[in-house]
Amino acid sequence: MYGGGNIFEPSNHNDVLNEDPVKLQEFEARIERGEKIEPSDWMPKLYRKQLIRMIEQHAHSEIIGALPEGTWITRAPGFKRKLALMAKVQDEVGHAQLLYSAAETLGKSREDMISDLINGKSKYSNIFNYPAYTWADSCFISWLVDAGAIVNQVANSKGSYGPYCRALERICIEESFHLKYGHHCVIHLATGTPKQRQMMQEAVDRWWAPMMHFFGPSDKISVHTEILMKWKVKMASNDDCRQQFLDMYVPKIWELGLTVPDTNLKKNEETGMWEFTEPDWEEFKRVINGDGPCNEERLAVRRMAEERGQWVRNALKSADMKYVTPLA
Ligand code: BYC
Repeated sequence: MYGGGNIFEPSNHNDVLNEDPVKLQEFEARIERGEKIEPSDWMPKLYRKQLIRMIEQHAHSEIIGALPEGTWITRAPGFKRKLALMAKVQDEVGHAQLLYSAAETLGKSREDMISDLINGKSKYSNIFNYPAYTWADSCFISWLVDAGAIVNQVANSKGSYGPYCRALERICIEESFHLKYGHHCVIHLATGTPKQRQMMQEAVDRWWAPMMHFFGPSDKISVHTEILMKWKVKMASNDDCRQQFLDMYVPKIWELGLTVPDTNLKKNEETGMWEFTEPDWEEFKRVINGDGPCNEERLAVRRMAEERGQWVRNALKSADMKYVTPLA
């Protein structure tokens, strides 16, 4: 079954039943052969709708994700860290631009996407609704949130929709620099003074639960995974990505002498799977639906940016195009 029967609202997958069966079969055969679907190709309405939803949410996550780290630019410890963090934050905003462009190829305008974001209609990643109290919080984001994002994006860059895959490929290359920067920052704190180590440990303690939520609800209750995996938009399930993240990063966290705030976390050597305390999906649901510690603040900043940038957009719209010299 596509969706239904859990704490998340199921979306209407009946759309697929109304498609031309021959076209649907050809479309699915192309996906099966590993071909890329391009914007002008025929696609089921549900494929278009799901892609817009997912790419738009991803774009919003990048632009909102720039905020908790962005507030640390002025307070980054030292000139080199300041430069690197500034470049990283600029990259994240650039990722949003790439992703908004990819979503636009499916027929939703950027204005509508931004309007849905600032009016609270669209979702964005849960994790950016938590506060970055200390420099160590910013280091956690740069290393481990980026690491989680890479796990998801590397998988999905091999997916079926051409514009999204090409955007993801470029994003992953930039994210791999962020990961190195973030790891370096965390190593510095974890191997520093007792105060620095404590600050880093407290950041891990604060961010662990939102990090487990970041990969989405477990496969048992995920609404969209089945159809998205069938159509190769998602190339790994939420649980696959969470397991891969734990496998790659928990040993690195332990190596630094840091601990993870889950006494049940351990790798089952027989199954090769990580076991952990079931994340609190009610908290996750509250946060993604607008009731997290920073949701209001994050959207207020985006609203302010939108209002303050309005004159630029007005000026561009009313610019007399005869003054623009065409390229030869
Ligand atoms: N946060 O059926 P499910 C970055 C929603 S930014 C919020 O499993 P799906 C960075 C989901 O939308 C990169 N909402 O959904 C930036 C659905 O609600 P709706 C962030 C979530 O789509 C700056 C409902 O829960 N990465 O790294 O199959 C600085 C049911 O879920 C979340 C991406 O955006 C969540 N975590 O799978 C530093 C990746 N999870 O829409 C770093 C792109 C689930 O029905 N997105 N929901 O109302 C995806 O890969 C997939 O959409 C997800 C969820 C794996 C997130």
